Amino acid sequence: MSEAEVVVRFEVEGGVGVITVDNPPVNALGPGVREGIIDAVERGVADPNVTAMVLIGAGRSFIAGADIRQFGKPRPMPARRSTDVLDDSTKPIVAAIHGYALGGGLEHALSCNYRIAVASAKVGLPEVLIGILPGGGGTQRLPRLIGPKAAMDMIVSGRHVPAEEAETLGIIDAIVDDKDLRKEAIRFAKSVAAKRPLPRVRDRTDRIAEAKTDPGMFEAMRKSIARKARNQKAPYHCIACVEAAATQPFEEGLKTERRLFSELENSDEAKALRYAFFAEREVAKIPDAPKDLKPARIRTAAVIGAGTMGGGIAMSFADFGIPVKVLEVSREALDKGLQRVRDNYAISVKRGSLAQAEMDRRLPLIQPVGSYDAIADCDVVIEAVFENLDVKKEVFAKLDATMKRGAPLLTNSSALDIDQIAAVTKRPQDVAGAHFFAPANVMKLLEVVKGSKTSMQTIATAMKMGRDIGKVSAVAGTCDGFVANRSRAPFITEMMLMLEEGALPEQIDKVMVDFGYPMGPFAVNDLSGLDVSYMTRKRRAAADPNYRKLHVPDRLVEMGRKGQKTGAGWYRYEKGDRTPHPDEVVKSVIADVAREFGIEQRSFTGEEILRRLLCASVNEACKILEEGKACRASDIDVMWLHGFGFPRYRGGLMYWADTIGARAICDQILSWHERYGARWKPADLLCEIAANGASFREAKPKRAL
Ligand code: T1G
Repeated sequence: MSEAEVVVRFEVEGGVGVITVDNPPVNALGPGVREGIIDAVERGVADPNVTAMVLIGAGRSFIAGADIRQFGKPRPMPARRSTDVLDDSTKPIVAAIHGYALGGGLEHALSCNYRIAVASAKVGLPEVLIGILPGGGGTQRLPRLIGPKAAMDMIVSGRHVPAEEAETLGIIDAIVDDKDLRKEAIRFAKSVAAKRPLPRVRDRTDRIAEAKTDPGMFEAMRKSIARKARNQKAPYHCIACVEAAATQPFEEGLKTERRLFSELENSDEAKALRYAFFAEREVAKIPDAPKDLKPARIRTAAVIGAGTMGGGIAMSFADFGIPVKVLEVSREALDKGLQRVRDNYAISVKRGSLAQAEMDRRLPLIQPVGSYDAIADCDVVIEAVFENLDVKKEVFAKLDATMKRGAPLLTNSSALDIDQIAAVTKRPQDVAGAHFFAPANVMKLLEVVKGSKTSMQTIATAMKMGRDIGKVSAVAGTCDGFVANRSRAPFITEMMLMLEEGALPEQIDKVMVDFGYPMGPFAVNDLSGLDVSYMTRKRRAAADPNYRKLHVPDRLVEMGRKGQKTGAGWYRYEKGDRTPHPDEVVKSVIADVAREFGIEQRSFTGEEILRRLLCASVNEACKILEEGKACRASDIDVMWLHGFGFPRYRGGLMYWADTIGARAICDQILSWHERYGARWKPADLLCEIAANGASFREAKPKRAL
């Protein structure tokens, strides 16, 4: 049987030729699929018994797009484009959509004469999210179907559009019963079999005419994306293609699309974004997990502590329809916590990012309770109390005595030893970390931290729980700071120490914003509060006489400059305004410290600042892998993308390091080791990668988790 027949089937039923794409798991347009569709259409056109055709996906979805794994590799394409063959059919073809019709999948549907979908289906052209653009005619057909403005919104955002909205826009002709899509599609095909002329999206001229009444829409879109699309080409090429649809004949527009697509396929941003896409799928996989490992289903949750983190965690469950009980010892603390949740939702409603009806649906799911008994039957519990080991031990002893058998007992601690917490329970196998990042209802990263006795079942359940509440779950081993914060700690140290040598907060922030971060690290520190890490530094200085104090931030905190919340930190803030203003006071504190400690002052280039911060973290990431505290280097990249706002189009920390090269990074670290001493001692694994000419992003842990 040829490959085309295996991934695409053609059967005639009641005079309707049914073309079924069957290429698990998501019916990507991999090898043989396009050819199979072409063969099937040609068979249907040639068969006198066939009056109409249906294009449908087997399994859980329509067609999810081109096979991303094939990009950047030579890939044979059929002589004729399958979308053109669909377009040129002399018999009507109905695209029947369930699951997803994305990218090339939607482009194939747009080349059909009709499109129907079940209500739960989603459609989209998400190519921009992997640094390219719809290269199968989508930038030319979609504007003709729904108008250039709506098309540009979909193509430049890459968002998935639910079927109902797609019908309103005009992408979907009818939403049908989801009990038997194939049957509904055959029925629909029969109903249009005799209709002529055949409706072809490419022939439509009514909607595209909107560009004539609003020719400024393209420049307006360019301006509106300027900040988010910094340093990237794909979003702007998408706009150029839609503009071509509005200004060029169809075939010319296709040529423009192909030309701009070819400029992007192997661009640095496309390669990095493809890497990020697959790294996010890898991170969900637990190495060496038993094949039959089945995570428990979380239907109800409990959170201990209604503080900022506890409230945010509770919102994360309610946002996904999971009832969650919030336990606080005092009624006052409970009321205050619930009020903060209500205020957070109200702000989203006011901003227009959340419908009032959604807020009204979510709030009742968050139930305040005052006793441990009230949470005994919950499927999972997450502790989010004060970051103090003794307090946490007390809570876990109560949870151990209260929670039903097998319920994961999770701590939101950001650094404390999971094993010490587990030791106070009789079920250490159920204890793990579930480290959310502030604000917990916004940040997507969830670090699932494995103690030495944590079971794989608990890890798998916590990982799935994270995905079920919209998080990107990543496994970490227990150590100080786990993986994400531990790998970022040297970045923070170096940025503070560079101040003593003559750099300024605003200079460092500009370098990192120009690199692609949404905010500079000092501005972020002003947001989170300079006092948050102050106590940790004091604790470490007391415990370790060799601990290198960070004099500048310590003094700012001692002066009461804690950041935005006190109106001044690294920057000065005008009342009611969050715009950071460089402050002479900070300069003078820096100058005092440099003078008191006799630190030689010098100027820094942007590149040196960037490498000083990131190389410090690359070195730590290699130590983390040496100790087996992360499952793979690309997991660390996923943590940096979703925990720290690392620019996605640069792939991640380890991916960036590979763009510099292991040898160059190792030599740089060796020179800083000579200049600054022990903290810059290169990790053995880093030297090994450099010596072998290997890559950081493919580095494997030296030990199992
Ligand atoms: N190509 C190759 N593999 C893919 C794939 C794709 N397009 N989409 C998913 N997979 C794999 C994925 O790596 C994972 O593999 C498994 O399928 C399940 O995916 C010409 C040029 C469809 C919303 O960008 O957004 O068309 O880990 O875990 O959570 O103009 O997958 O099991 O080995 O994500 O249910 C445009 C990308 C391509 C869609 C399903 N299309 N995919 O989410 O499952 S470019 C996309 C997704 C293009 C044309 C252009 C999601 C999903 P493994 P999953 P999911």
